[in-house]
Amino acid sequence: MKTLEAVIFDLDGVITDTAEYHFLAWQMLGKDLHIPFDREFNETLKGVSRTESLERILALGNRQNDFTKDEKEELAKKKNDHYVELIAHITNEDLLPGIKRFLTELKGAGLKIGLASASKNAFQVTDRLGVQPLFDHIVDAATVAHSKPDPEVFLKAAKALGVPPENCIGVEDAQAGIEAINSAHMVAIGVGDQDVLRNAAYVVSSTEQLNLDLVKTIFDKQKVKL
Ligand code: B16
Ligand code: MG
Repeated sequence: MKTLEAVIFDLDGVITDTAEYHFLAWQMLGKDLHIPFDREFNETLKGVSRTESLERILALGNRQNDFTKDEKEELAKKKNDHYVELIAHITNEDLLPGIKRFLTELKGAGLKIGLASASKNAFQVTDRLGVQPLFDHIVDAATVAHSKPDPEVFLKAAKALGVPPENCIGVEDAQAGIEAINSAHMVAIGVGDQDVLRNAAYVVSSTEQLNLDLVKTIFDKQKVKL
């Protein structure tokens, strides 16, 4: 019998709007490299690791063979330096609407809470947001070998929480993240655009809409389908 025991969150674009800062930081690097890109292309970078994102941007500009491994590392560092500057002033006011209430509600109901972010800055960001103590486990992205859409990061979170994947809900703003949750055999809830996140079991347009009753209902409906 499947029972909802844990909710595993993505960070950027779900807990806080750092997805926008990643976009701005990559755009700055793209400008230096003369590889302009728009928000539509940026959708393909969401949830994807720093190294893989750089490869995708270089491929977009047909420049994937223009740099050595060391030079690529330097470019990725440059993007991260831009990003770290942008997140330096984050406070608890940068939590997305309703997130603090939702996390507290889940905790009050005895559900486990995990974080499955691809970001190596996740500890710093959750610390600045003041929500780190609400998470029972935060996966260290440095220990994850395969980027989303691979399910590894979600499976690691479930394992650390001691919950079978089929008793977990995953919450994501990225196409790659929804694929990762589905491949992990968890129930996927998307935050964003229904057309972009069409493989999710349910999509909310704002984090404000997330609440315990809703996620329980989605989980129970999905349980019947699976
Ligand atoms: P970093 P998430 C992901 O975080 C972002 O969506 C993605 O844009 C970023 O490239 C990736 O983290 C790596 O982040 O450069 O900070 O290690 O959405 O999985 O929480
Ligand atoms: Mg995200």
